[in-house]
Amino acid sequence: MIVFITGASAGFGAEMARTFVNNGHQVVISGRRKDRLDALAAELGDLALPIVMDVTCKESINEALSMLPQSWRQVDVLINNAGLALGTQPAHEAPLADWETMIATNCTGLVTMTRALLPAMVERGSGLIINLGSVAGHYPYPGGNVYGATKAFVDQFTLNLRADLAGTGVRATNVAPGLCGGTEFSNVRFKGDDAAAAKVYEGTVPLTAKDIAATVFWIATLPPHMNINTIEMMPTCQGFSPFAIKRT
Ligand code: NDP
Ligand code: 8X3
Repeated sequence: MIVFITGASAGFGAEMARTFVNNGHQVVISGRRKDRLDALAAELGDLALPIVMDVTCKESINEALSMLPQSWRQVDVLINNAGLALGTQPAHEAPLADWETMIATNCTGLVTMTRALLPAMVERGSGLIINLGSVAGHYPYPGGNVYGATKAFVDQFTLNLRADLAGTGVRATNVAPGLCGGTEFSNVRFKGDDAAAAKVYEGTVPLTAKDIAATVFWIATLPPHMNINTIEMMPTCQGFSPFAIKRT
């Protein structure tokens, strides 16, 4: 298989790249940080192809795709993994620029990549789009405002892809993890405040990038007649809170 992963320079994406390459598949590893991609490519060898690409920029996406060598062009699996949360402030205090960055990355970037690679999949009658959603798109929490909304978008976009793609042989899946440690997600969310990021996982046994990579690999290697629409996963230590009621 040829697998194209966005956001492979860290976290889930890097671990997915290891998993697919270790199982003999070709993997395009993309992201903005060239040094990280080069280091991962050096680790993984010829089955990994590093491509610098910013999903928030249509020109960058088009340039990256046009640079793919002939033998890497027939992408079987697109993993729209690049994404981020910024901040946990309430809606009336959160910087608008953070909201715009999350929407540009988690929504616009994801649909741009999908629209670019989907027609060839439909033409071939096979292919798989795996989108990284989140439990934040299924349940509200304070400070989750636009991040959660972008992931709800990912959820519904994936289901609507299924509606359009039924009968084409092309599959689509939304993977929605909960608390997952060992990635840069919280360091990015807390804008480099690594102490605040570490606190998120204190006293927990969170999911790991390896857990997500194993799940994604399982989905990608299912027989072609099976489509996982949405898969939600949490660490065993995570659960739900009751509704908050502010009493006077
Ligand atoms: P990381 O921060 O570790 O990795 C994010 C990746 O996205 C990096 O490789 C980063 O690369 C890339 N990225 C960010 N912005 C862009 C951009 N504009 N263009 C291209 N690549 C970009 O996070 P995770 O691995 O934890 O998260 C991966 C995905 O999973 C995200 O979509 C996240 O929302 C989702 N998720 C994470 C959970 C968690 O708890 N960790 C739980 C549920 C969902 P670079 O900076 O080099 O561009
Ligand atoms: C990441 C999970 O709960 O931090 O999408 O929003 S959460």
